[in-house]
Amino acid sequence: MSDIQAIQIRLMDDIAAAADLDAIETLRVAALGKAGSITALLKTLGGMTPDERQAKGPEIHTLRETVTAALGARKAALDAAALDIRLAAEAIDMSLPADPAPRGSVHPVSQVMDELAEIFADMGFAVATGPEIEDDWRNFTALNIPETHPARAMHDTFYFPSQMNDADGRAMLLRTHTSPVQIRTMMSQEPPIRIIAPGRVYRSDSDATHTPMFHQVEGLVIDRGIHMGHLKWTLETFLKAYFERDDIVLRLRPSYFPFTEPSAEVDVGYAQEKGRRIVGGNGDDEGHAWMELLGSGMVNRRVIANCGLDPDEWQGFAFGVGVDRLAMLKYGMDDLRAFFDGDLRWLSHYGFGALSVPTLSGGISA
Ligand code: 2NL
Repeated sequence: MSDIQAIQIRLMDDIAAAADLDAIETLRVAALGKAGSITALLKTLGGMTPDERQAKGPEIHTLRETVTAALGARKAALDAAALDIRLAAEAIDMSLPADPAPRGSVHPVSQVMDELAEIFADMGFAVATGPEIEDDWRNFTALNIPETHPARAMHDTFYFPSQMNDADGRAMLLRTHTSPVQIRTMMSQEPPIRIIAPGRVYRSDSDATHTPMFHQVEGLVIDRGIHMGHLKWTLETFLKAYFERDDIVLRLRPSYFPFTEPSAEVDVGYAQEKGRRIVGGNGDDEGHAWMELLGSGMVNRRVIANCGLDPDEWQGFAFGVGVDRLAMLKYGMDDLRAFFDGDLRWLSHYGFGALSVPTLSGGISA
């Protein structure tokens, strides 16, 4: 074996054993660098006789080309292996489910208010709103509630201190019903009027079935020739759409409110099923009973006059109902206080998706 063959065998073994790019570079410098072993061999060609050069020259050049090629091939293999390792480490598993994005829900009270707006819009009612801080004239006096009425007593109404009376000396309070919204509407708009007024109301009352803040919706129609037939049809149509049943039976009982005359308490027939009240059916039928649901009546002519309208020309009906109770009856909650605790478990159980917008065509609660 010649010297050159021995050098080639050793270099090829070293290249095959090179574990990384640094080792390849060290071998390249040792063989082909300025002071490299193959470079030294090439330098010996100059001092040879023409015959010697003829004999050794091709061997040395072949050695240089073989080693250069082997270094390049080994470097490419190590590069490829390093890339494989990096790709494996940086791989994204596309089959993993995405992190769940936290999503809120629509509170049942908001959902029911949207349902009510949709149902009444179909009957030509607009939604009216107003301030929660009111004066005692709009909350009581205009509604024919005398100074001596129990609803005015301190234990029912949250009053602000008398230093906060308005410019006309009226006492300020948290509205106890949304009626002042209807008073504002009657005083600022020409009849005919068809509105519902949903919103927060406040009474100094707190137990299992009463919270100091709750939600009410009132309805008001003012037009010529309005009578109790319009009232009953409107409530029947509303409740059939809301409870999504045709067998809603109403019972109107004579009652008293200062702001309506005559006044009627509206009961709805229901059945008790698995400890739950299911609205529907005649309350006098087997397995059924009546439940008081709404207050209503023909707007007292003194209220119409208080708002600057002529009660001989304009008549109307009005009603009021608790939104929280409507929600409980339809969606099956049994504790009113949980409505306002803000417990995320309750909210995600009873809440609605932001896109489940109530429409009459799609089923009101779908
Ligand atoms: C109930 C009863 C009712 C009204 C509210 C009303 C409003 C005006 C004029 C006349 Cl501006 N009436 N609202 C009428 C009857 C009953 O609510 O039980 N509420 C919880």
